[in-house]
Formats: sequence, structure tokens, C-alpha cells
Amino acid sequence: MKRAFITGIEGQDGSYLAELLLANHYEVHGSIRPGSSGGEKHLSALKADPKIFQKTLFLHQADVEDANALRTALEQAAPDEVYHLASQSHVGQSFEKVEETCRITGMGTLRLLELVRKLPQPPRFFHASSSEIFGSPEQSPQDETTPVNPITPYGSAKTFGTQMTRIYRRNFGLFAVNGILFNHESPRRGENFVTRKICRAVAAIKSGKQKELTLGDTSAQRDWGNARDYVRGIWLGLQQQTPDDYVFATGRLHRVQDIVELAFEAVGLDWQKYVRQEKQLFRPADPRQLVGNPAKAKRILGWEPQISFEQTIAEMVQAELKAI
Ligand code: F7E
Repeated sequence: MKRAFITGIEGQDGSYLAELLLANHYEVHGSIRPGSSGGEKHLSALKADPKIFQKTLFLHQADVEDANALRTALEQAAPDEVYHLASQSHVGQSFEKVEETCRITGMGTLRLLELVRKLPQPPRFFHASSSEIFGSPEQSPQDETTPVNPITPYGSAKTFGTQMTRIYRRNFGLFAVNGILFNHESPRRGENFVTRKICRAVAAIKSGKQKELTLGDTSAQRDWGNARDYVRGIWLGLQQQTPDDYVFATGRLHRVQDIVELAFEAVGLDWQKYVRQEKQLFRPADPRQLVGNPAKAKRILGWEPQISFEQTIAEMVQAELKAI
């Protein structure tokens, strides 16, 4: 039985990855932040299953800023594979919390790389990198060879973590992999990301609980995939003979406006009556033309996205209606 350790196990990707690994007969360990809900949101079904919780799924209290707690958790888990997903991942907030973002997202990754390298049997290491490392790219679509050029504090912190992962691979012989993840969504997406914000608002407006939806730049474009597809790619990245970096993306651009139209249409409402743009929600800098070329992941990992943008938004709207 392989053992895995996931930072950020409580989040969207961490919880889907835990489910995938458990289904593949792994023993799964995850670090949770002291003071967090302890996985109540997305891990509740797994925690309620007596055949799983404390049998093949174990949670450890350890903040990514706390090297001692992380070391203890890693020593207890003795993992074969470490998936580092924890971060301050909101790009907009990274402009207000610059230092915190760099500490958690940048230094947190270095801290973990150093701990992992010093374990008696260094496990394989996955770093959840981001399309934000490309920032304002000169080539489109972006792939693993595209030069980094971050334009946000979050993108800069992720670039540091990505480069450190490469440095530990090249210089310390660690089996370290960057998954360069473009946007990926699901009903488990945090509420302050644009897809979830729109789908939640649409369900609330439909049921008379909300009157309008205020957004930032609705002409902004992204390459949006589905989190369950990307988590499969994350796992595949660590199952190869040699460590490398992979772009996980769909290769297709959509506008925030497209999400608005799809989501309102799904409940039979006219978006024009409810949506308003607010200058305050525009970001000081927002990457343009971030669209990925996942050809390498397809060629080497046999990975391809299976769930479309339209299916993802439809699923998210349905989940919000059900929750209401
Ligand atoms: O914004 C625009 C916003 O916050 C998407 C994270 O997972 O993907 C994610 O970062 C776009 C941007 O995601 C609102 O300006 C307009 O252009 O959903 P988002 P993100 O910033 O792209 C990357 C790959 C990551 O690595 C990150 O961790 O939508 N937008 N109006 C808005 N965005 C938000 N949040 N709220 C609005 O009202």
C-alpha cells in the first residue's frame, strides 16, 4: 500500500485528490491548519466512514508555516508521495496580503522541499504551480518552455516555488514535479473565485435571496477546466519514471461574461437585469491571454481533460440550487 501526504487536503483539489488516492488503495495523510474546520466541508463523507477515517485516512494538524509540526507529521506519515497543494491562492487578495502570500505560497513550498529532502527516504514531491507564473506572456498558448513573467504577488510567489522545485530536482536529485495548473473549477471551488461566486449568486437570485451580482472585469478571459480532471493529472505526474514539469489546461479561452450568460441561462433568467460591474473589484493587474497547451501532458501522461467548460458550469449551478 502506497502512502501519500497532501498539504491543503481540505480544499477543492486536496479533497478530490484524497478521494482518488483512496480509491487507488493508498493510505492518505493530510495536513490541516490548526483552527480550520478540520475538513468539515469537503472531507465530511470520508470522515464519517469508519472503514476509511483513521484506517486509511489520517489528518495531522500542521500549518505550512510551522516547520516542526510539518516535520512531525511527515515523520509519522512516512509518505512515498507528497502532494503540496496548500497556498494562499486568491490572486486578488494577494495584492492586499503580499507578505502573507509570499510566506505561505512561496516560502511554504521551500520549507516543505527542504523537509522532504532531509527525510531518511525522500518521497516523490508534487508542487501545484500555476498559470499565474506566466503573467503577461509573450507567447500564446503557454507551455512548459514559456518564460515566466509574473505580474501579481501570487504569481510571483508561485514562480519562486516553481523554480525552487526545479532547483531541488536538478541539484538534490529529488523526484520533484511541477504541475502548471490553469484555472480549474467545481462545486467545491472557494466562494470568492469567480465561477463559484457567479453560480452561487445565480441560485440565490433565482430563489429570491439575492437581488444583484456585482463583478469585476467581465471581459477577463481564462482557460477554465474541471478540478477532477486536473487532480487525475496531478497524480499521473508522480507515477512516471522521471520527474518533469507539465501544463494542465484545456487550450480554450472563455470570458467571465460567458460564465455569466451560461449560469443565468441555466435557470431561465436574463443576466442583464442582475449583473453590475464595479471598478473596486477590478484588479490592479490581471493577466491576459492565459491559455495553456497541454500537449506534453497528453503525450507523456496520456492526460486529456474530459469534462467541458459548459458541463462544469452546469454542474456548479445545479449544486448551488441543491444547496439552497
Ligand atoms: O478570477 C475575474 C478576475 O479569482 C478569474 C486561482 O485558482 O486560477 C485562479 O486564479 C478572473 C480574473 O481566479 C471577478 O479578475 C471578474 O481575471 O476566479 P478567479 P484567478 O485569479 O484566475 C489560477 C490559475 C490560480 O493559480 C489561482 O490560485 O475573473 N473577475 N470579476 C473576478 N474574479 C473574482 N474572484 N471575483 C470577481 O468578482
